[in-house]
Amino acid sequence: MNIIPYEPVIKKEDRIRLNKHKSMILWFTGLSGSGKSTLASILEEKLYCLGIRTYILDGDNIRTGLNKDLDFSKESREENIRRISEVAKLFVDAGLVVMTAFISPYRRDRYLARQLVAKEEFIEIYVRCPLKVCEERDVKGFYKKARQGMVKQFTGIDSPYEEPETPEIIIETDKITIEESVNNIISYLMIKQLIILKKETVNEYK
Ligand code: ADX
Repeated sequence: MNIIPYEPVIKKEDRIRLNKHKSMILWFTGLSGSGKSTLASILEEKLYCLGIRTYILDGDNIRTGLNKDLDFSKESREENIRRISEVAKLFVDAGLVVMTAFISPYRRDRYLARQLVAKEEFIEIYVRCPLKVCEERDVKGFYKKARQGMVKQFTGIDSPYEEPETPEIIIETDKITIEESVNNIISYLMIKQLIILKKETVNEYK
């Protein structure tokens, strides 16, 4: 390939210094209806209040733009996650905390995403919720349609979901509240010193 990447003057380390926090990928994975987008959204609000620069890449949104050419076949899902992984890597380089909320059903695709960044920059959050509960919630009505055969290759019904084996965080959304879930994630980030609360934001957070 005749390509010579250029070397920018301002680097990730400079942006991290400017932002006063590390950049990373918070990779949410789980069944449709497990609560990935909800969690990412509320977490983002909290991080924003803590002065942390964030961005959410969400399945349903990205599939109307960047990935609108993709369906739900195995190949398309792989390509979906491959593109998202590369975009998320760019966001890490841009100095942000990027949250990805995709079913991302295949272990291999999540592994490949992980390989794109440094070890401490990838935090896999398994949003675990039994299929039965997701199906009862059926927020978008897709499970009903999938059971009726009107939506094909639906994850959990006639398309597989490979559970993470060693995710950094597991959130069981059928057992704890959203508030508790988000606090658990923030606690993890603080314990690992991935985010450090500045004095002026501690009171606000409490
Ligand atoms: S992924 O499997 O490629 O990671 P992604 O997260 O982008 O999926 O999109 C999942 C969302 O698309 C679901 O939350 C649901 O709203 C919608 N959707 C539509 N058809 C399907 C399907 N066959 N399987 C799963 N999700 C579907």
